[in-house]
Amino acid sequence: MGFFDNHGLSYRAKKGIENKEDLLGVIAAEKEKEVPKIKAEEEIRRGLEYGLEAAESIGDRTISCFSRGSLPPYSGINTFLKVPYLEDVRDVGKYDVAFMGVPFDIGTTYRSGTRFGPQAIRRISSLYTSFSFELGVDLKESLNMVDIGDVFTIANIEKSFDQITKAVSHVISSGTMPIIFGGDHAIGYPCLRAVAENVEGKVGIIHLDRHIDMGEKDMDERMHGTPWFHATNIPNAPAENLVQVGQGGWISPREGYSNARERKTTIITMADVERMGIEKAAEAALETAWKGAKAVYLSFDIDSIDPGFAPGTGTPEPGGFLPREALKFLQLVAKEGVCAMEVVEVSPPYDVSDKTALLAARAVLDVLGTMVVNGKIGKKITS
Ligand SMILES: [Mn+2]
Repeated sequence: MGFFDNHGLSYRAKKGIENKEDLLGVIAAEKEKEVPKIKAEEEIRRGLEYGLEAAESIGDRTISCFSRGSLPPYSGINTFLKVPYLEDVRDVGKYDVAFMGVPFDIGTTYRSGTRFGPQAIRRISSLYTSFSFELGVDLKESLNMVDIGDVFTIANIEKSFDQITKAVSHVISSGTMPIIFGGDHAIGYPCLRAVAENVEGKVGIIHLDRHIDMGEKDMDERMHGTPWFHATNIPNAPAENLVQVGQGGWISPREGYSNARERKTTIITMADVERMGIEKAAEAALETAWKGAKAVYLSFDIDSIDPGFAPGTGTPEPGGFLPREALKFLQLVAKEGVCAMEVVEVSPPYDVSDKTALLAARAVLDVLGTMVVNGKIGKKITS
């Protein structure tokens, strides 16, 4: 056996890669030419009109004098992914997707700071473009997206819940998909309450979290360890359609687990995910959440990712998902579409180098990109 038997073509053949054309990177590069640039060109035209032409010494004449589009990433007023800010929220129905913040952390039981989550996620999101090489999609070309700002939360949990439900319900009833940036996980209940009142039929829930979040009360209030107890009291959000993924460790109170057991939620622990593999775990999650359901809600707690990668969170629990695993899982469950998504528990005061906020933003991009590729969203765009 010569050197090339192990290292040459036969090695590549063993890996299922016969030639260069089979590489995912080569396939993706080929797809890039199919992605339109209509919206990108519109953005340049708008920049030149509203922001004036650049100084004469600038060779690249697509650059404007005042920054009016998404470039450069470090400039301008941050919305999520630098999409337009919609001041008149009554017009939200014109859009496919609405990004909204819920700056709320009075449901936190230990380390607070998630009221700054929406700001941090929006700010670091400007680092991303709207194009994914691997998915072969440009979100700004495929989706009409808008940032509608934050819900006016106040220093009272129950009254804030009412504000959140009213806000999310307004978006959904307008026919637009809300992407909700928390905020601590207490907001899961009022968000789900809004979803449930707009769906005729059952709602399933896919919940990624190191914790079970199924207690009835904590500190005598409906805190961030309680959303799914109250959500599954809603008649069309039954516990049989709640799948909880990534639990484990030493933090969640016992009561949450006994409630989950009594109500028969499906718990796929981190160890289960490791044993089953990401594909099987995602398949099982989809099966449970979608059983007889009309819509599925996605609740992504950033603490489901290991605190080595996502330290900026209130209740870090070692041993969670690696980022690559979590993103893969999210993409697999997003293939069937979700009606709304929340990303919660990003606490910037505990973050390092913005990396927790960066992961939160990335999770949203991957879910939206997957939904576009699979034809689950994107009807309101006009060119
Ligand atoms: Mn949680």
